[in-house]
Amino acid sequence: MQTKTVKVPKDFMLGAAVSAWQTEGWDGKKPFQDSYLDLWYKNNKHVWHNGYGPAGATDFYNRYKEDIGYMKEIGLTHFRTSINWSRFLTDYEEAVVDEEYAAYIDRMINELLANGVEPMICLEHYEVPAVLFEKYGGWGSKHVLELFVKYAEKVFERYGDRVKHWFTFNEPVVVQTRVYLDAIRYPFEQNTKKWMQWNHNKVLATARVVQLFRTMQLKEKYGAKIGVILNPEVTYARSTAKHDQEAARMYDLFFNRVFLDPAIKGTYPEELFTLMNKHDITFNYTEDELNMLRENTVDYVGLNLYFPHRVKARSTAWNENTPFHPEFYYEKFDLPGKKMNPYRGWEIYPQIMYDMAMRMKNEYGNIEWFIAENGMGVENEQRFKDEHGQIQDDYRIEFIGQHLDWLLKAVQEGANCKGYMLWAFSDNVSPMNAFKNRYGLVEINLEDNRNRRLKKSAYWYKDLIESRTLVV
Ligand code: BGP
Repeated sequence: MQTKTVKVPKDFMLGAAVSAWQTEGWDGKKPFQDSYLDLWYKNNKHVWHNGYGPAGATDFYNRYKEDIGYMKEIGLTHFRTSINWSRFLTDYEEAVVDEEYAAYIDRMINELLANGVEPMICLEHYEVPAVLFEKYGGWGSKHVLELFVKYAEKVFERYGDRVKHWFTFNEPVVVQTRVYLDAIRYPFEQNTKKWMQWNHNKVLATARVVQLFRTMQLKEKYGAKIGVILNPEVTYARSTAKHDQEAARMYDLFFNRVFLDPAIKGTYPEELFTLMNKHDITFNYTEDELNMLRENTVDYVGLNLYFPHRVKARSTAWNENTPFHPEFYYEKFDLPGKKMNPYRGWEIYPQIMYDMAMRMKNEYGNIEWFIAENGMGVENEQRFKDEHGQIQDDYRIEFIGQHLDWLLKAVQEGANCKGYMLWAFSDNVSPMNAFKNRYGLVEINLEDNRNRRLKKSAYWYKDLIESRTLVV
């Protein structure tokens, strides 16, 4: 088989990601307050995998030193995680810090820095406090937005002097899409208008926190940057026919541009307002809020890219008696012969990296960005252990290699992409299916005291980072 080698630019960040809720677990002594994800689990028992859920997670809370040791061994330049808002404060209204949890975050950040790994911290990776969801309707409420800004201020006060990479949200579209658009998660309420309101409130919250960040002068004082992590689904139309192209354009407008445009350009697409009015789903907003967006765009963005999204024009008319859903404008399209990840069910199409990179260059003023997540989930990965007990994940090596290859091609062609964070550093709890799909460079052996072991891909990634040469 022919191989090629590609040089990785010197300062290109090569790291890995997880999130707080997906790894921390419980201290064992101290009952933390729930986040919305805990509600999600308590009310959707079927998503637990063999009884394993977030309660123990990967026990990162207690084992972060051991894990950071592995990060150092692999040579990760950056480690991306979140602070769990629901745990960080004991009182959300007054922003009273939980000193025990805050001290853990402090130790964890210091340990990363001491080991030469730069922390990247996200303020919310789906971890909106459960009580704020129950009491105010979560992100549907502007009061919750105010509480988020107070929370952000406390976090910046504590760690702003050491963390250079900050993000408001991870994939801000996801929770409300499952909860209000598709009504497949607690409290199972279809309500497209609420979905739009959550979208807007999160967009606005990013601008508000960017404003706070600038007022606190974290860039001037410490060289820090602030952004948001989005999951634009690279959308392909079935054909070049006008009606299919239009379907893809509408999908992109409702799910991608609604976040990309205000974060980077400071405005929503004009057409969004026309469509919201037409379908009676206009979010509640003021002119002051729109000005806030204009004046507080992000420094950079992280993009989570896993698979392509394929759509076609509707073959049947939308049933007008059902509530409006963006699917009014498109249907999902199943590409015949597409390459599938046989172990997870997602399509594999590495060219998404290049296509998205070129879009950032051509449509978004070449703003600085990086891949904040990309990776391959595999069910029942134990079956790939060799006789010495190490997981031989050649499929993951191939997956990462091909995606990086397309990404680096875009970089050579002038895309302003600054790095790649693999999902995930270690196996972890998925909000969708607990520990069923494994993504890690590091195996978490649930049957054996959550012991860690580097998979074959970890050594491959280590070589890549050391040599700065990709061999595919
Ligand atoms: C992303 C999330 C991550 C992670 C990943 C893998 O969308 O930001 O938190 O879970 O997807 O997906 P899954 O866990 O559903 O396989």
